[in-house]
Amino acid sequence: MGYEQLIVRTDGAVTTIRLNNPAKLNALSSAMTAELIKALADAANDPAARAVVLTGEGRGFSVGADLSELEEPYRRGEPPTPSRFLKAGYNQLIPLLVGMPRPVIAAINGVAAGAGISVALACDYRIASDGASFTTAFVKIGLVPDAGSSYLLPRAVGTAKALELAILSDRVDATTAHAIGLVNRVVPGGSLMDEATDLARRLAGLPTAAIALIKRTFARAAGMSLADALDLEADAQDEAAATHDHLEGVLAFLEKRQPNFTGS
Ligand code: T3D
Repeated sequence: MGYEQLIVRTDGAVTTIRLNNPAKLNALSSAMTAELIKALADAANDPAARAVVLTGEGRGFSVGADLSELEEPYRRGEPPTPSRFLKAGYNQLIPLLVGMPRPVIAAINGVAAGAGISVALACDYRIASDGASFTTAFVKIGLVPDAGSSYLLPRAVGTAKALELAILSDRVDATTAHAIGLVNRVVPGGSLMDEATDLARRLAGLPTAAIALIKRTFARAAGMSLADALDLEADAQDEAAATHDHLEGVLAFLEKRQPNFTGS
């Protein structure tokens, strides 16, 4: 499918999705959100796609909701109903990202704001360019964090820091973002995509089915008692042990050779 606000490229087992509305710093219009949902669903259903990189074109990663879409209805005096927009858009997109049965890397090339931060948080790894910056932004327009930020941000940086980021909404640079745990790594802007692609290739060579199970188990265990988490792990281990890659990993170890994981 051709996209209007995304550039999607596949190179071997790595799919790169680039948000592509640089004039608006890749604000998440309804159209871009729908396209992103489609591109991620396609990658999730393609067994050949074993890692995904999500990035932005130009100097922005994404600045969250496209506020220009609100102009007409607000000037007409229409009562706002963001919940409708959220349920049709981000509330589909964020679970899809979190639940992707593939590792997803956010290559944060520039400013991330509002739901743009939420999207980055829903990815499994965040590599930021040294020129990237972050502002939760919601409060600056009298809104609350959405697109999963109320759940994902405290889990990434702790409740106290998350509240500070959400309420004051100061713009933090990449070094600070790394220090507080908002991103995994900071790299020079010029090498961001090389670093992200190298990591994606490495991840694509790992046992993809086990990675999907790790993601699922962590997500579910977060709300469980230890006893329930132990049961969950035991069931997940049965699933993992039934894969080709488990057998291959054990045989490769015993035969003192490198494993050839297929993702199945
Ligand atoms: O009802 C609902 O939709 C609820 C959903 C809410 C989800 C949310 O994400 S709410 C938060 C929405 N995002 C924001 O409020 C961020 C707004 N943007 C900014 O505060 C600043 O742009 C930044 C601090 C992020 C970056 O500043 P700077 O100085 O680097 O760039 P800039 O000059 O402000 O922006 C460059 C262009 O992008 C500019 O367009 P122009 O003037 O060159 O034609 C600007 O209008 C446009 N832009 C930036 N953010 C958005 C946007 N256009 C549409 N929507 C945006 N969010």
